[in-house]
Amino acid sequence: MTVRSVLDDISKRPGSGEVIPVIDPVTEEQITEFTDGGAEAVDEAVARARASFESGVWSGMPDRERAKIMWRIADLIEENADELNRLDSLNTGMPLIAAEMILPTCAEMFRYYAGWCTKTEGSAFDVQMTAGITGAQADLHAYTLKEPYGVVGLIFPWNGPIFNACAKLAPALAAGCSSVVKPAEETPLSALVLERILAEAGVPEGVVNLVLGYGHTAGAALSAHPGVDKIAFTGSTEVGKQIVQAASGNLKKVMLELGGKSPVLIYDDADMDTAIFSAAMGIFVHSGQGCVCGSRIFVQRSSYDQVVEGLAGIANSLQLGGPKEDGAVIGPLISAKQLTRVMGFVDEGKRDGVEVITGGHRLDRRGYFVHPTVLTNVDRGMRLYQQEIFGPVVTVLPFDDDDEAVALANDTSYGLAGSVYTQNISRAHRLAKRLQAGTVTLNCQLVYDHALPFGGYKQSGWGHEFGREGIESYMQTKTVYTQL
Ligand code: TXE
Repeated sequence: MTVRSVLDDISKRPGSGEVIPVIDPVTEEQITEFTDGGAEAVDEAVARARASFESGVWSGMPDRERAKIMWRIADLIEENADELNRLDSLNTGMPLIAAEMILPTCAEMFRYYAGWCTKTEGSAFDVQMTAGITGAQADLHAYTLKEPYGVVGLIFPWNGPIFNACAKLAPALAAGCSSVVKPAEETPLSALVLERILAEAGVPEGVVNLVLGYGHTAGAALSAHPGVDKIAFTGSTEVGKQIVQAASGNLKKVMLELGGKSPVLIYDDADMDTAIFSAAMGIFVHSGQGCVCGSRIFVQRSSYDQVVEGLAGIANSLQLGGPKEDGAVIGPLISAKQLTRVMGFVDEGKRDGVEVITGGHRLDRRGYFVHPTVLTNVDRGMRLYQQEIFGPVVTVLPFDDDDEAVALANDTSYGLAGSVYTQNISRAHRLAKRLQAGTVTLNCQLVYDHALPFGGYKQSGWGHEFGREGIESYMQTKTVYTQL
């Protein structure tokens, strides 16, 4: 499969809804189009997933055999790396080197979860107590079983198309679930290659079913579908709430990985060069389109001017451009919609008296590029301070002591991540405990390992991805009692 053939194939996929253009965010030009599968495609996909699950062709396959197929998927991801990277880079505008850095983790995720196929075990108990309604007394043995949920709907966004797909598929497959996969309408391309890889690796037909379409059509139909047992969703908090409502019809389980407004605390005893560089990259990388991006920086007052100046210096030095432009390290925003949204926050802030240290404008060229932006003189009631912007925009405020730093950091409805820069190790760990966030990074940012759980506090999510929790998210627990 070449990039060209993917662009052709997607336009020929059957569908009954609207024709959806796929836009290159660097040129703003259409590169291909596809037809929304809508509710009809979801119905068919759920039926195929259900039939495959009930047949046991995957859920009943010996664990070691499932694991072997997962390893083959990892190998094939690596073998097809070039094409996957070029597709994600074309579709999102991210530099090729960024795609190349992310892809190995996708293959490794499958290897990691292949290991879990043979290790999801229950526990055994000697029962000490019984209500004795049936006359049974304490001569009982009991054990628990971990079983796959069944049919799961996997819905994810555009900010890392192949990564997002693998992050959900690898644990879902390892758990023995069958799935319906709905990528973001902006970035459907690499999913077609993954679909082919799964078949080639030996995942039986019907176990993974790709549906393309909009969120309000295909995504909504999947979330509400009575034949789906669980939805795993990554995206906006707003849509996360809609999914919870849609899921309530059959009380399907829901896992949510939502937005963030992550705080970064920089103390005056930090290794300042590291802190400033990491904090700058922690928001400007990928044009701020990462859920854990540190979009609110707080600096101990005596270092405030130095940090603001340092952040602005880095912001001005980063070369923006498309994958074909030499030296470009930061790509565009994904879409005209996101450009309007990000600039809406910034323009509103300017009207309300925010000080723009640097940036605050889109680039004077084609493509959805926004200059990395540093804002100060921000009022805590402002929309841009409260809401996730999902662009290369950071606010910087000073603080005086730990209590104030923590109060500022936690003053948000989100709770995805938080970071602290200080060389005082005791303070760092004390603050790690006090931050209301699912992930805390000390003297670093944007670090990740799929062996460790990832999830949001507060309105940043429900449940966990990755690690043991990641596979258990796709499994339910059954308790079995036996009268001896
Ligand atoms: O997200 P959506 P969008 C945040 C970020 C960004 C904002 C909007 O703040 O600015 O969301 O981005 C599908 N039922 N994040 O509009 O709409 C949709 O098709 C079921 C943070 O792209 O949440 C896509 O596949 N599904 C986030 C996915 O949900 C629906 C990453 C995400 O789309 C649906 C992305 C519906 N009613 C955006 N409506 C993060 N946590 O990293 C949409 N979808």
